[in-house]
Amino acid sequence: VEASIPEPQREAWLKHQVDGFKDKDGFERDVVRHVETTLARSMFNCDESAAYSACSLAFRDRLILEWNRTQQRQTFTDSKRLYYLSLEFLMGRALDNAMLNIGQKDLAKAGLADLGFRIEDIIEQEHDAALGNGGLGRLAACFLDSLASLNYPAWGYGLRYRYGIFKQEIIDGYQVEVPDYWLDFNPWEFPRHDVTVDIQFYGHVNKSTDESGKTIAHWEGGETVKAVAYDVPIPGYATPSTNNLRLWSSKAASGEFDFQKFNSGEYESSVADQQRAETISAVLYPNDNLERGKELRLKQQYFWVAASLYDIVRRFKKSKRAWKEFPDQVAIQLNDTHPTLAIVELQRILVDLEGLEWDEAWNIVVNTFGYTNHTVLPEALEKWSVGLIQHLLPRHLQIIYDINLFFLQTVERAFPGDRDLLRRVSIIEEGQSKMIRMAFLAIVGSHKVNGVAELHSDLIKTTIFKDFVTVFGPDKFTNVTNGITPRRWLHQANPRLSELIASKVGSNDFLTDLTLLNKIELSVNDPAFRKEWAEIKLANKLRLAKHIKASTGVTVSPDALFDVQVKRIHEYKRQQLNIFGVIHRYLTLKALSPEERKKALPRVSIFGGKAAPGYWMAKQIIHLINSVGNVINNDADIGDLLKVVFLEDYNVSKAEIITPASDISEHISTAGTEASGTSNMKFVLNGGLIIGTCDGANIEITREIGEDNIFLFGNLAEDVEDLRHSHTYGSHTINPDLAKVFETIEKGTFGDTQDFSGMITAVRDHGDFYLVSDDFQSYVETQGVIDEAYRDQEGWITKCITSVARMGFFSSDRCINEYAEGIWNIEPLAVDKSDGVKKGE
Ligand code: AZC
Repeated sequence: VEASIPEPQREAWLKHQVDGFKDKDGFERDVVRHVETTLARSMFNCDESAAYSACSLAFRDRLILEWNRTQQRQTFTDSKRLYYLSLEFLMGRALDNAMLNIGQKDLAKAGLADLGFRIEDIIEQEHDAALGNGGLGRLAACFLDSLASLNYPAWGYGLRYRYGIFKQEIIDGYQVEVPDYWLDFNPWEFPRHDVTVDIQFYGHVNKSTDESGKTIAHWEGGETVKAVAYDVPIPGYATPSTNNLRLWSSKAASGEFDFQKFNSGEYESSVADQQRAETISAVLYPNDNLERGKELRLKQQYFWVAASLYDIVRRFKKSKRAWKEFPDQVAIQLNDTHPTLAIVELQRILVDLEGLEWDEAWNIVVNTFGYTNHTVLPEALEKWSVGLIQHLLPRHLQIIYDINLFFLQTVERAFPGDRDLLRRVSIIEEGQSKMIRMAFLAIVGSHKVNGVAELHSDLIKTTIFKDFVTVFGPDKFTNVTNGITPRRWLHQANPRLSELIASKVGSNDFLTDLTLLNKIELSVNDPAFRKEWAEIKLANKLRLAKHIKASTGVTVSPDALFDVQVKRIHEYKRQQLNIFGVIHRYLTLKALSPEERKKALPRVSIFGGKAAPGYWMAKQIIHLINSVGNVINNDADIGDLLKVVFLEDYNVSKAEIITPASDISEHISTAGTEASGTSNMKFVLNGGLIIGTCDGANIEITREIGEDNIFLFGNLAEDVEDLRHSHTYGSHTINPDLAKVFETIEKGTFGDTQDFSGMITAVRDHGDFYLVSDDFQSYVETQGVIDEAYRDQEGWITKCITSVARMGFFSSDRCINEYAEGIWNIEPLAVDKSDGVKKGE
């Protein structure tokens, strides 16, 4: 690194090299300095928000120094890098994570105390970075943590939305969406006003011929928007490696509004261009597992993909290597199909701008990209109309047609005469309006395609991508089961449990090698260990009970079984099955004599999650949950035996409070619909058990922790199709207990019946696509089994400890290592851990 400084200046530079704070004193000095200079405040008006800002800036200073060193190391070793392209990064808060990963939380705690602040209050000041919808975005965030912690040379690329996912308020039982402006003061980003890329849209294509007779395409005209880079440092745990997340923000290409128009009095139109440009990165689309084909969304995709590729190619070109070495230096992973245009853009760069032959370029492209599929739900599979692409990206449309032509020619050669196969695998879907099937384009343009859990990876091979297995053979398709970072989801969210585990493992090493958790199984019968385990769970439940009281006004007993379902609201995730089950429990309790009732096991049903603003049914589900809670929570017959709460605005920070406090969490999707799920892993890792269907990663969790430690129910994926068929063509009878639940709702027990009729008719009259009725009995019975298991507290604790001990597989570190070896072909960089000042805490 030193060698990078020219000899004559080296001494001066080295002499003045800055370093982050080294001790408590240094930390306090940095905080005070930032309060007084960066924030221009003083001791007398330094409130918690200013203290948060100054503390974050002190940590940011350290991160950026490590970031610099990491980038230099990567440049000098010139090793292959991974670029993770994701339209969503659901990061949550950064300060707590940075303090823990750098290993300075204790120091900061003491320093802040000296300055008059409680660290918990300071951490609470931070606004979540909520640039994602749900599982897909949070997975990307866990991956960044693992990539940095494992010292992989890797960058994330995304969009810097001015508004992340909306803030959810519950008003009179209904969801209300409020914009979430989070950028007022964001100490974690570095604007790079010198790193910009001009992005072109619209226009037309001209062709010319060069001396050799080769045709060259020129994309001309249209409009240009400027992409500005904002860098977010990503600290690894217990390592100096600090990676980069680069988020692009859109600006008018001129940078200014039109002064001529302004001077001539056209005030409004003078700023219109500027506003139109800035709209591109203004807001995250709030749909989870749903695509709506909006032009602005396509603009976002191309804007982000083109800026990122320009950056990647610019970096590669500096190395002066031959183009054919590109895939040896660059791996690009497509997080779902959202960045699929990157395949087309790279081909365009290589052919139109760099003059490579089509085949040579295409080889490079395919060897560079990998594609991860996250869903088999048809409504989530992206398709863009040919007309829209033609309008916005005329040259890209031509390239897509050529990619498709050459692909179909190879298929035709291998399967001569199979016209229907050609039709089925074509990237262009023929029909009323022609559509581009983005998943097909991603498959054709990548060297590996992976699903996110075993069942899901099998399903994509046998259903949606079946024909591509025929065409390419099975080796192109692989599985990488999802994982979660134990740093945030155990160490940060549940510090006492993490500490207890460390006392048994002998060190914090399980945070970097999660398989070491298995050592705690030796202590499963140790009374002191079990006692502390139970105390920690109770303390976590108390904390959540306080949060519930503060946010809903409902008092819940921490002695009750906490039953949690928090995730995006979706029919396939079946929150309706849960709430119907709650109503059934309520009816059962009501039917008991007061004497018998006393013997029932108290439960708190906790729900949380956002509904996409345009998803009517999901909003009705939220309304029903709140309406049911309203009745049950105020029913004197029931008291503490059953409480139902809906926690508003579920997000990463709330998950950090909720996850450690659950006894049972629900992962009850219709079999075959949830690709993996990742909160299932988080709950088990925090000593909660789960009720679930044989779906997604539930299956592998069962394999790891053992069937005795999980409550499975319901029909299997292989039976779903027949059941659906029988609903439509056979006689469809509703489970009698569920019918009673429907009667109760329709009687008006929970208020307005009109509102809830859609949820009922979906099951009763419209074919019950999600098999709510088919699984109802099995679900209710299994909830009964859970009640009995929970009464045996000793048996329960044994299950919890055993499960945690066996969760090592689900670290995102394992997952990233699998990608690195099987798909990206990248190696970690050697780092001298004493070189930096970082040590995990
Ligand atoms: C989600 C899947 O629904 C979830 O099962 C999985 O755990 C997660 O991705 C991470 O792989 N998918 C999405 O959020 N969205 C889309 C478009 O698939």
